Amino acid sequence: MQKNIILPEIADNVTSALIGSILVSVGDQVSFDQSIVEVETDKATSVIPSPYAGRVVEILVERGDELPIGGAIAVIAIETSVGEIEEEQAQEVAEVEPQIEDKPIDVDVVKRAPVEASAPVAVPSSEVPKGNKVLVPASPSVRRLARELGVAIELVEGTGPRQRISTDDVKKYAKSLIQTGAPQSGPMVQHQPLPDFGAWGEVRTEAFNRIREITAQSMTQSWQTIPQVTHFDQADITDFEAFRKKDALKAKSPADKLTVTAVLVKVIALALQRFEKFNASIDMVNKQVVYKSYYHVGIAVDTPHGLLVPVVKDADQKNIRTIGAEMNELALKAREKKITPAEMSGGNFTISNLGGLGGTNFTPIVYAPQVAILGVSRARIKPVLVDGEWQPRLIMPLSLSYDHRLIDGAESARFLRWICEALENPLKLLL
Ligand code: CAO
Repeated sequence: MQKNIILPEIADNVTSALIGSILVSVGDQVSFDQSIVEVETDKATSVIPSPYAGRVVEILVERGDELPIGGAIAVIAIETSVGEIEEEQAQEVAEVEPQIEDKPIDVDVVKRAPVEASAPVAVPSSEVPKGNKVLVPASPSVRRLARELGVAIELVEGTGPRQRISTDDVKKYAKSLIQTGAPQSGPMVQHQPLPDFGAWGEVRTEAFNRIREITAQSMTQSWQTIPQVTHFDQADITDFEAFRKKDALKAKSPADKLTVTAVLVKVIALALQRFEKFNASIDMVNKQVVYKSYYHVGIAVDTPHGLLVPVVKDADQKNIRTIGAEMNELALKAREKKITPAEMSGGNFTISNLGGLGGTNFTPIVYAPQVAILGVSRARIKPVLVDGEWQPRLIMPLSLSYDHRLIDGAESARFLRWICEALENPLKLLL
């Protein structure tokens, strides 16, 4: 039997997507959930998996095509022995196009000349997104349920294949909001209407983009559900900065330079190994703490379209130069809107370094379900009394916001002091 693989609903209000790399060829044998094609929307790049196992009979799109949701991507001759999960999956996808036929349906494809600047990112199959925070994999009925319950589907953790969100996931998330007394995001949050600012002068309105919408929701949720405290300290980075500057002279390209943030990522990963609570999440529903044995560090990146937080995975196992190169690549991808949801998921702790821009101190907001975030402000030369003598030293202000339900004040002071001492005396890291 032949089936069309159609473009499923990708996210709310997304009506079409641009076809990127096509990852299969006619005649290929594909397995259930194998990546078929990359697609790009104005929000992010995603990979569409096959809802069936079978042989590709025809590919109906080309790179650069704009395909409406529900449009056919390819025709597949499916195996009769599709498993239970495949059937379930196929049914979910079929909901997008109820009149799905056994032969190709006509596709309203808008042909576009390939434009390099907006070309979708080539994601090697080894890096195929598994998590999805911006473009969420969920069937229309699941989305409908989330809308009805007033749940922001982007915040729901999917437990299905490729983190697909099921009705149970949505119900569980909604239940947890009720049990923890968290404010429901999305439509159930009661916002007061604004006054008519036009009465006092000229105004201009601009609709939220998706990043702003998600940021607004997650910040509100974090602020309203996490009793957070910010603890301040400062590190004397005179010696570390002298080393960094000297090392920069040897760098073959700007990308090889050690950056402040890359060093911080490494120091944080090692600190998280020693202070396991800071690498944990608090589960109020089941009244337990989830300790993680991996050390993934998120970095707040300022982009023209809003704040994005790519994640350096397993930072404890990487050297600082590798972290720096990876971080530069992730920050570039984030700024060019080429970052994938998988590259932004799984973080245990976040660093927000505003030092390149200025400021003396700030209080970052914990990025739930993480329990702490480090704010870094601009290092400045300050007079410091060393062995009874005033010396000009380079001092970097650090602020640690933490979830006070899990972390006590003394623990935060010890954690941040350890970080300061590691920056002041890197030998400490070897001990
Ligand atoms: N103190 C003093 N100087 C600092 C510094 C600090 N804390 N952090 C960076 N700098 C310096 C760098 O050394 C660099 O100078 P040189 O070229 O002489 O080396 C310059 O400032 C620019 O650095 P950068 O910001 O590009 O540094 P980075 O690579 O370490 O940081 C990144 C990368 C992604 C963290 C940064 O580009 C960025 O986006 N920061 C903003 C994060 C943000 O928006 N946070 C707020 C989130 S909450 O709304």
